[in-house]
Amino acid sequence: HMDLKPENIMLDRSGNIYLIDFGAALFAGEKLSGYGTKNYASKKQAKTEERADIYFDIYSLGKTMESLLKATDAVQKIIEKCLIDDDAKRYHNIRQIQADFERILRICRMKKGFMVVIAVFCIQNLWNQIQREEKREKEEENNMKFLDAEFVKGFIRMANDGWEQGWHERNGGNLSYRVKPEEVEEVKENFEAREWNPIGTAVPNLAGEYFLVTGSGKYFRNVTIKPEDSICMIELDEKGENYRIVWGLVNGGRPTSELPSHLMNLEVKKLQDERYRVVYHAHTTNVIALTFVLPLEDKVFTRELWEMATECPVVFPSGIGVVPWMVPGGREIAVATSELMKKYDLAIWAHHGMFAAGFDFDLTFGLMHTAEKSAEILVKTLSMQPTKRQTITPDEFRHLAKDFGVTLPEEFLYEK
Ligand code: 2HA
Ligand code: ZN
Repeated sequence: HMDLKPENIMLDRSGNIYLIDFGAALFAGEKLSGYGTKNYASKKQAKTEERADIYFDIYSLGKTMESLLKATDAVQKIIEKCLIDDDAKRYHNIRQIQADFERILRICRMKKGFMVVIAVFCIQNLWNQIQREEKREKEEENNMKFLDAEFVKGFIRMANDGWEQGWHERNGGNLSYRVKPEEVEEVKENFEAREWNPIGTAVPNLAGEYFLVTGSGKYFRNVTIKPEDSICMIELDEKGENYRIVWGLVNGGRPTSELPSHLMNLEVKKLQDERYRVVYHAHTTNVIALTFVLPLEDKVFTRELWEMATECPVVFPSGIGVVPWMVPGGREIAVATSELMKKYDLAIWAHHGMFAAGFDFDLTFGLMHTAEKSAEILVKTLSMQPTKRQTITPDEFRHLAKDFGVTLPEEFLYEK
């Protein structure tokens, strides 16, 4: 209202009360345009850079009530005036007293009016509070139901496993999961779709699908304690060019900055085998260290990592690709990575980290973990002495491949 005062509360003959003069009224948030009325407006109301809110009205309401309270003292004053010794100062006739009483009556009626205004304010505030509470409860319930789904639990657990490995300093790393149609059905009643945004690339083969992804700038460290703020579920449009958030990131935000890489990798992998669902990017310490000392070649990294842990060739028989250093977060690095994903399940980003793709959370985490563990052994070995005294030979790898029923490409079994 912005100008509450006794003069703006009117009574009709039947005793109905009206709040009048909305000439100065503003919507909350609008810039102040006037000063209100002296003695009723707060000092802040004189500052034109301020924006309107309820506190201006509450202040003026207080001042109005204060003046009305003073008015009840007026009855006492009438009595006192009747009792003054000096005739000259006493009321001169009954009509004068009647006039004073009528004035007080008017003020009393206004007071009643004010009780109504106050009640309306209180009820409105309570109502808003109840609605906010109900909304919060509903959101919490929705979040709980969503977070109860097995695939969501698996996603959260994997993110936390990565954090515990030390691969996700600050907001480093990201994770995505291509959600199965039956899993979408399980949680879709909790969706609240937001606006469409461009992905930054096109993934037509993923059109209309849903993905669970970590949020841009969010910390893996927080995923278990505030998942609804750290991750989100997105839906892609019918062209695979835009996404919209349907759940999560309750405090705002966008999906991972590496969304183009995640989606392009998931598309490549899906076309290879429908069972691929997880893409994981981590800042794996030892693999990163090796990108400063080994040639940035697929065949060198594949062979070196295979040699450092006997199970490596079984876990990633197709090998590991290397993307030279590139600016992260865009389409260019996404194209380079997805190109390697046509051949491998693992891609190293020089001086940055690694990408892994797999059918489920266990396999994908296991893949990242195995490669990084192998890199750690190599870092330790190279730290002890620059050359290996003995290692696994190409023929021994061929033997291993036969027994374990895997095919190891000959290009990686070169003589050194
Ligand atoms: O900060 O890891 O590659 C997230 C990243 C970017
Ligand atoms: Zn990164």
